[in-house]
Amino acid sequence: MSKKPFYITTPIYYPSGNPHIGHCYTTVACDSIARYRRMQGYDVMFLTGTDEHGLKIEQKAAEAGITPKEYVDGIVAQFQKLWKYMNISYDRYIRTTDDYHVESVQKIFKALYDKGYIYKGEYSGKYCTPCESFWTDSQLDENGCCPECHRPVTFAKEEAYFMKMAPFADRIEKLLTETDYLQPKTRATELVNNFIKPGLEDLCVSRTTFKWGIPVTFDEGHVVYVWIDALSNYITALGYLNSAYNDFDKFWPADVHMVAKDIMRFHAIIWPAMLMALDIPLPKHLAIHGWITMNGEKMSKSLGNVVDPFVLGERYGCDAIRYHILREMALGADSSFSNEIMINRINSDLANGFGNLVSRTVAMADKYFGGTLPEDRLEADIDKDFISVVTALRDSVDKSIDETKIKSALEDIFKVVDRANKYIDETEPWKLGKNEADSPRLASVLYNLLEAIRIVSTLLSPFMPSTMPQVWEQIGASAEDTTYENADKFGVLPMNVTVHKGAILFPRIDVDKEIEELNAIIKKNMDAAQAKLSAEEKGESAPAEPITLAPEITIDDFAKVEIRVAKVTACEKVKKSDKLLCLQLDDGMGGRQVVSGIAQYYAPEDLIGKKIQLIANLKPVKLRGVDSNGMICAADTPDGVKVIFVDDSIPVGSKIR
Ligand code: ME8
Repeated sequence: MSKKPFYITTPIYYPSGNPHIGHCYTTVACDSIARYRRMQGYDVMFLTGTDEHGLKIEQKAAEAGITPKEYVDGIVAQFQKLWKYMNISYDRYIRTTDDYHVESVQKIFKALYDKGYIYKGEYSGKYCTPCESFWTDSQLDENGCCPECHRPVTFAKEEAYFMKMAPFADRIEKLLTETDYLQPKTRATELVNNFIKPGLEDLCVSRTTFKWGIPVTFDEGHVVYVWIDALSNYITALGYLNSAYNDFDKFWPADVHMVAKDIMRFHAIIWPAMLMALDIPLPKHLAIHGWITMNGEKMSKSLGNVVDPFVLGERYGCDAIRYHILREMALGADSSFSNEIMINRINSDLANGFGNLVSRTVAMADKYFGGTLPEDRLEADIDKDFISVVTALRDSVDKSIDETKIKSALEDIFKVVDRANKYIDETEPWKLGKNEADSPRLASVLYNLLEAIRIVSTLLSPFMPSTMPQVWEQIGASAEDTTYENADKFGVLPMNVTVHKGAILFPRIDVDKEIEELNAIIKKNMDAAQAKLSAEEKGESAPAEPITLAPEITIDDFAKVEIRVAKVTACEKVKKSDKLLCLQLDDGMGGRQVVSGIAQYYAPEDLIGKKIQLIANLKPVKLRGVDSNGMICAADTPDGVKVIFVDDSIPVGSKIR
């Protein structure tokens, strides 16, 4: 039977500055839902991308002395690097500068014109010359000046195309008030009262004052308004009016568009109007979330209050960051970001809650049974309630995901984590461990805990995809044990399951020390942002971005790392992985195998015969089931990952210090 399709989208981000935690929220939220749906067996299309046209980009590129395309290429690389780092499993990445998108948007614009929904007119209003922008009276600042640069505006006229909105007003009002398109629904009243009741104004859909946009094919000098261009991405990426893809019939209408409240109006009014005009079915759901704020304001690059996700990920791991932002944000409401809340959340839920549950359970199975549970069991009444709470979890997470309520999904999962920790207190396995006669009861308790961990970790894996495979390794669960189908069943792990003690999943963080260090980093970044701004105001070239170092270590710490020269003798791609290469190395110690995530940057033959730097005393791990004994050194560069090759004159096995 063919799988049911599921289509989810993030907004396409504006590459006018590097991405920040605010962008991460929508992307991580959509990623988690996409992963959950894949786990449930859906055929998922998860789309993200970048919205690359418009006056601002043109201006920024001019300031930097490069072309707009060169400018966006640099920032798009940062977005893609971040998504890789945050483990974002998008299926397609659209750039509005992609040829197929440009072609489709031109056809969409022409179709709207041919159907009589677009007409030529004159745009008049308050115009800010430095910003090259028209503003309505209500958009001007309190002094009647430009809301962006706060300089005086003048009255101006410009020839432009307009889209008729009135024909769609009734249908849009019904869509917002009578269907469950908009989530949360409370937002609908606000939109209807502010925009629809006063009468929907026609929308200006072309510009002539700048060039960096998609040209209108039938009227030279006009470029398509950036929102018509941007919103179309949700269908052009599926192949609507282009031949790059052929997925429109399969995936449209979209199941979920997720966006923040600042762009709700475009998605709740303009996008449905465009689709109605084109006779295309409407998307099923529009999920609106609030902003991540810092000190009461929207986190945004231009305010200089952004939190660098790379810095946080480096310190706590990407799953801890994913968990924190998902757990804090309720659909529809803002969520204030603070380092202190984040660290306390990581400590309480991940280190003390889930991490501790896993490490205690595995340690007890190891201590009392040498890692393998015996088959003799003794059930007790107290188990029944615990098992019923654990097996009911999947249904409640399903319901939250259906409603795009990720925070409540995580709350429910962590209630079960707390319940499992309470079960340990109730059953006191350490007491049972003292008496040989209690062994069957102890085996039951530990088995029930391992089963609870199996179910919790399966349901957590879409939200924290990097850590859960480590949990499965520790509790001795196979891929088969951790499927969605098995996530509401108890008794799936073998009776004589064997656990493997492993690394601490989420180390406890020293709150005071950490906050001090993070504050120092933020101050440094803010100072650099300020210096950049002052330099730009004086017309000087901006200073280079600061490099942020990891916390200081001593020479003794460094001495623990053994770096040796090794030569690549053979290399091949790891099966079923786009990222991994498996290298055979002559390390001067009899040879070894290392798996490295560089397949996107090197072909095996690029490496064979080359000498590299090997971290030789790293604990062995299995990557995609392949043994890896050590790591090869490579640099992250704006052009991707580059292996550090060593001069051929240096003998294999030489120690690097
Ligand atoms: O609006 N908190 O792009 P954009 C939460 N190109 N979410 C945030 C956020 C914050 N502080 N800052 C950004 C655009 N976001 C258009 C979209 S779609 C057809 C075109 C997220 O780069 C949030 O999802 O300004 C918001 O909707 C999106 O980034 C806007 O990103």
